[in-house]
Formats: sequence, C-alpha cells, structure tokens
Amino acid sequence: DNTDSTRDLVIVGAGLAGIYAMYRALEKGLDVVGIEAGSSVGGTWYWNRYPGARCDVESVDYSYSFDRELEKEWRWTERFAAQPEIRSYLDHVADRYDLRRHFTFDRRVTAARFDELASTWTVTLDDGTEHRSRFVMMATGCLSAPIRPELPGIDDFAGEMLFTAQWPEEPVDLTGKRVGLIGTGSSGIQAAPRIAEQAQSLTVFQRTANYTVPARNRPLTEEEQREVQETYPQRREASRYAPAGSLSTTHPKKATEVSAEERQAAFEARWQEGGVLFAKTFPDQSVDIVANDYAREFAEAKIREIVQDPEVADDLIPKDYPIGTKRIVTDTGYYEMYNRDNVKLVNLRKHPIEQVTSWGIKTDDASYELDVLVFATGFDALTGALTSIDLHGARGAVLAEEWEHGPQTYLGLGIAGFPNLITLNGPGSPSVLANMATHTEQQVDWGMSLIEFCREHGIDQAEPREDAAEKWTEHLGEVAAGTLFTKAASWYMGANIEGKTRTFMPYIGGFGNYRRKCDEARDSGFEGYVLSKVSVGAGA
Ligand code: NA7
Repeated sequence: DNTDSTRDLVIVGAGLAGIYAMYRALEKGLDVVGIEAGSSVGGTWYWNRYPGARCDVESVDYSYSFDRELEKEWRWTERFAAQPEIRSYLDHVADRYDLRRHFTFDRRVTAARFDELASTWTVTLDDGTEHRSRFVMMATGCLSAPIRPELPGIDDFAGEMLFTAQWPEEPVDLTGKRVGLIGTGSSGIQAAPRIAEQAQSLTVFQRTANYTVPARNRPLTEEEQREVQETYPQRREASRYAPAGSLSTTHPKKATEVSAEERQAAFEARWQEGGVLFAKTFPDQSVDIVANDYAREFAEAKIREIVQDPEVADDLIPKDYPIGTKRIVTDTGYYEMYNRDNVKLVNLRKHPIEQVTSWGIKTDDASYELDVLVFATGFDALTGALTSIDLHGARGAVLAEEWEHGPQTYLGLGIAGFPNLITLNGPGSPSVLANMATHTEQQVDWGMSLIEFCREHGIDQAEPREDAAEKWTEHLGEVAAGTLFTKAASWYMGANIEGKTRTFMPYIGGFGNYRRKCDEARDSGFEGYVLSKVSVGAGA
C-alpha cells in the first residue's frame, strides 16, 4: 500500500514455497504481505500449463505435510499428478487457510533495497507501489525465469508462438496445425506426445538429446490410497531425512560389483517401475563412470528397441554427458511418438537453425513450414528469478554484481551483504535435486526460526557471515566434484545461458544431510550470521 508502516515480512511469490511461508507467517502472527506476478497462487503449476505437464515426484509425496487434516482430506488420483491437479491442490490449500487475501496478485517485484539505518527493506513493485518490511522472503522459484532464445528472425514468425512456461489459460486447439517444437528438456519431452496426438504434424527441433525414462503414470487404486493414508506419518518422517526428500532405495551392491545378469535385471526392474529412480538404480551410478556407462548402455538399448528408424534412434541418444547428470526426464510415450507418421525429428547438431522466417524455420539443409512454434527452451535456473530483481543490500552490495562469478550463499538460505533476506529453494540448497514439497517446508521453517530468533533477541539485522558463505560455497563445489554431475553442460551448472558462470549451483550432498546442517546452524544460535542491534527506536 504505502511506505508509512513497516511490516514484519514481505513474501515474494505464491507458489509452493510462498503459500507455505504465508501460512507460517500468519500462524506466527507476523504482519505480512505477499506479492505474486501471476493472477493466482500456484507458481510453477500456475504458469506451466502446457499439455502433458506433470510432476516427476509421486503425488502423495509432492504435497505438504504440515497439517495432518489437510493430508487426510486430499485424495491424489494418479501416481504422478498432472499440472491441473497440482494447481487445484494449491488453490485448495490457499483457500482452506484463507491465504489469498494476504497476497497482491498481478504484480511483479522489480527492486528491493535495504536501509541499513532503519534495518528495513523497501520492496518496489512494477506499478511503483512500495512495501517496507523488516524481513523479505524470496519464494521466487528455481525454474521460473523462462528463456526466449535469440534465434535470428524470431520476430518475423507470422504464426502463433507459444511458450510451455507461459502457456495460455484458454485451451489451445492444435488440430490441423503444423507445429514446430524447440527444446527437448522435461517440458518439451512431456508436451511432444500430446501435441503429436492433436496436430497435423509435429517437427521436434532437438539441440541436445536427453535421457528419458517411462513415467508409468497410472491412477492410484483405492487400496493404495488407503495404505498411503495409514502410513503417512511414517512416510513423511522418513522423507524428511531422505537423500532426495522422498522415499527411495538403491540396489544394495554397486553396479560394478554384480554380475551382468543381476545388473540387467536391476535396470530392467527400474525401467518397468518407471520414474526418475532409474537414475538411482545403483548407488555408484552418479559417481563412477563405469557404473554410469552400464546404465547409459541399458537406456540406449531401450531407445533402439522402441524407435523403429535406426537413424532417428541414433539422433535421440545423448552423446556428450553421463546419464542422470542432466536431470533425467520421465515421459509418457516419448520415444514411441517417433514411430508416428506425423512426427519428424530434426537434429540441430547436424543441421542448425539458420533463420526463423514468417512461414517457419530454415535449417542449413531444409525448410519447415509451420503454423505454430512452441518453445520449451528452459529457464535461467536457480539464480535468474533473484538476479532479475534490482536487489541492493548493505554497503552498496548489488546481487547481480555479487553473483557475476556464480552464486555464493550461506546454506542456500542467506547471502552475505543482504541482511534480513531469506532465499527459499535457491542456489546453494538441494532444492532441484530433492522433492520440492519436503524441501520447501524445511526452508520455510528454517527461515521462520531465524525471524523468530531475531524477534526474541531484539536483533535488527541478521546477515550471513562472509566467511560462512565462502565456506558453504566451497563445500558445495567439493561435494559436486566428487560426482559426475560436473561433466554435463546442464542448467545445474549454468551452462544453458550464454555468458553465465559455470559452477554447480545446487547442494548435492543429500537432502537429509543438508537438513541436519541447517538444524545445527539454527541450534547454534545462528552462528553463521552476524546478528546486530543497530536501529534506534525502530522496533518491528
Ligand atoms: P531444460 O531442461 O533447460 O530444456 C530446455 C531445452 O531447450 C533443451 O533441450 C535446450 O537445448 C533447448 N534449447 C534452449 N535454447 C535453445 C535454442 N536456442 N535452440 C535450440 N534449442 C534450445 O528446460 P525444461 O523446461 O524442459 O525443464 C526444466 C526442468 O523443469 C526439468 O529439469 C525438471 O526439473 C522440471 P540444450 O540442452 O541447451 O542444447
């Protein structure tokens, strides 16, 4: 509203994290306001409405655990929930706890500036409105700043352009249309088979092939739903300290220790079971290239088995990174789709795009006439949503400058130079490697405990210590260096953005370990922070 009053907290974003942060803030009696760029709650699940959008974490785990009553009254219909179901779940949560009225929708935060004398943030919205608060929580998402590729001639295209990350609310009818799809990450791979069913033709423009495993999504039976309900408390408790924030197992032995038959059987079982856990069939798969090669060869044989045209199969096989080191995709009928007559794969590595024209796409060897162009071209992951805000901290610190050579955080939750700022699910945390629902609750709860600690102890400013942030960032790098993940030009590494510093941004030491480290940091009385009482008569 105005700058006259100083609130306790501004929450930026109303996705999975922002919704829960708002719930907790209100529960704690904080004077809080939330800002959201979309017209409603949902975040990722509000924006990514493309056909086939689905979560790759099992629905019963990809949900809040903070209220047993909420858990009891909600029924997930499928093993992996599709976007509409997750969105209605998040709508339900927002309504059930009456959270909506605390958010301002259709407004984007453009800037935030910390006033060192008053120990307050001034948060500026795109309509010029300002909010003053003691704390700011950035629930801005880790895959929320979509990329629009700078293809030559892109503005000349006369047909319809669609972005998976900004798909229209109204249903899009692709019947009889010649559709081109650029991008074969999770979004492109999920959308393609659904588009191919409807469109006259689908041409997939692939720059880098991705590994994808069948999701084997299916309706949940009554029996399964009952069992989940009965075991929920134990399931949640185990998830809270699990390596990826939900239940998972690996083969008891390493891939390099078992016979070829046993290996094959284990991979086959995971392939049939479906889902991302194929990437964790064996415990050494993401650290030992020999073990990884076994998994890779298995997946390649599957591709060759499914795809009838050997040349297409060959194009679909990734060539330049270990399997699982770019987030493995789960699909429904992706490889099978290439056996349809109306689908064509264009390998941009062999034949790059020369020009987008009014009528379609020209590669160096062919012309493709298109009515619709779909972009599934990814995000400025982890840092993009934060650095796109003009963020000014203490002593002249500007976030985009501070992070020019890669993000530096303390536990992924705080940034040196930026007092009273809590970043949720951002770089330095295991967010994108974990079940985001479990992760979100951990992050919000930790952030709230910092705010409470400051209130209880009359602390005006809590700022991560420079050395603590350096140490954490170093630790991140060391843990990543012990894996194969640094071998891929992935968005985890910042490699999908030209000019972005390449550094492994998430914490890959496991969610359970991460939670323990965060717990310790909290229980130490926030030793990793400089905690100061500076304001004169500015009690929040
Ligand atoms: P991703 O995984 O970043 O995929 C983006 C895709 O778009 C990828 O295949 C890119 O190829 C491709 N791309 C990007 N720019 C271009 C240009 N200019 N030309 C051709 N192709 C391009 O994003 P998603 O949305 O699919 O998935 C993100 C995460 O969301 C996913 O991992 C899940 O965790 C959920 P490239 O690989 O860069 O060669």
